[in-house]
Amino acid sequence: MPVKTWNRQIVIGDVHGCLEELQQLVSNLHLTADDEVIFVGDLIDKGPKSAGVVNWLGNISKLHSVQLIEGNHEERFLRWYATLQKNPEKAAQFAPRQQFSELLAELEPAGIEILQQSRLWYRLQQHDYIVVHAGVPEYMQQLPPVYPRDSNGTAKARKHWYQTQHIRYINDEGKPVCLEQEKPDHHFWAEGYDGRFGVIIFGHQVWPKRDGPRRFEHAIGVDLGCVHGGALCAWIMEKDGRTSWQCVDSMCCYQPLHDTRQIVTVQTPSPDLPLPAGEGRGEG
Ligand SMILES: [Mn+2]
Repeated sequence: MPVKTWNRQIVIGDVHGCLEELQQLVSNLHLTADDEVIFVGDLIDKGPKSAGVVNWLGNISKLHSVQLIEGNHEERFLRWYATLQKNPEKAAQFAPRQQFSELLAELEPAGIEILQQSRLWYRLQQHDYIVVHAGVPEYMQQLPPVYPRDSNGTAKARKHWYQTQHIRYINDEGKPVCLEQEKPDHHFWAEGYDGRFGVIIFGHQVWPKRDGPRRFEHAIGVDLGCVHGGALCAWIMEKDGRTSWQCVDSMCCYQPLHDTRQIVTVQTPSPDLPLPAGEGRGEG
C-alpha cells in the first residue's frame, strides 16, 4: 500500500486530562483530511478530564488520522485493564485501582479501542523523525517492537519498551537513572543522543513554556506542562519539511509541580545548536 503524503503531521504533547485546552488547540489547527495528528502519550491522569480526553479522541479518530503513542500512564492503566479481564483478584491489588475503575466506567468503546491501538513509537515516513513518549537510552541499538505487547517474548525488549516510556536522566555509564536519584553529573538522555533513529520528538519531561518546544541536536521535547499550569503544545511538520509550533495556555494549574527536578536545567544551551533545515518559530 503506498504511503499517504500528509500535508501536515502534527505532534501534540502530554494532555493529562486537559480536555478544554486540547479542544482549543485542535480547533486552532483547522485540521483537514490531509493532516495526521500524533499524540506523544500521557492523555490520562493528573488533570480534570481523563475519560473526556480519551472519548473525544476516540471520536475524532473516526474523522481524522490519529496515532497515539503509549505513555507510562496509559501503560499502567492498560496493564491493569488486561489483568482485570484475566485475573480480577490480582487486578484488585494494583495501586490506584479505584482511579482506574472510575476511568474505565466513563470510557466509551471507541475510547478503549484507541487506547488499545496505541504504539511505542511512530515514524514520520516523509521525514527522518520519530515520535516516542520519553526517549531512548544511549545503549539502545534497535528500537523495540512498535506494539509494546508484542515485546512479551524477551526481557530485553521489555526493558527497552519500559525505557522509551520512562527515561529522563542517564549516568556516566550510559544507564538510565530513576527520577529520585539524579545527581549533578547525570545528563538528560537527549543531550547524548546521536540521532541514530532520526530526530526524536518526545514528551514525558516538562519544559518551561516560555521557551516553546525544547530543542536538542537530534531531539525535540514538546511537553510544556499543560496540567501544571504551562501550555499544551502542537509541533507541526509540513510536507516540505518546514516545522513550526503552536500552543494553548493552560486554563489553570491542575496539579502543581512539587518536584522541581521535573523542570530541568540542561547545561547545553539550545540556541547554540544547529536547527534542522527550515525550522521556524510558530506563534507562542
Ligand atoms: Mn510520562
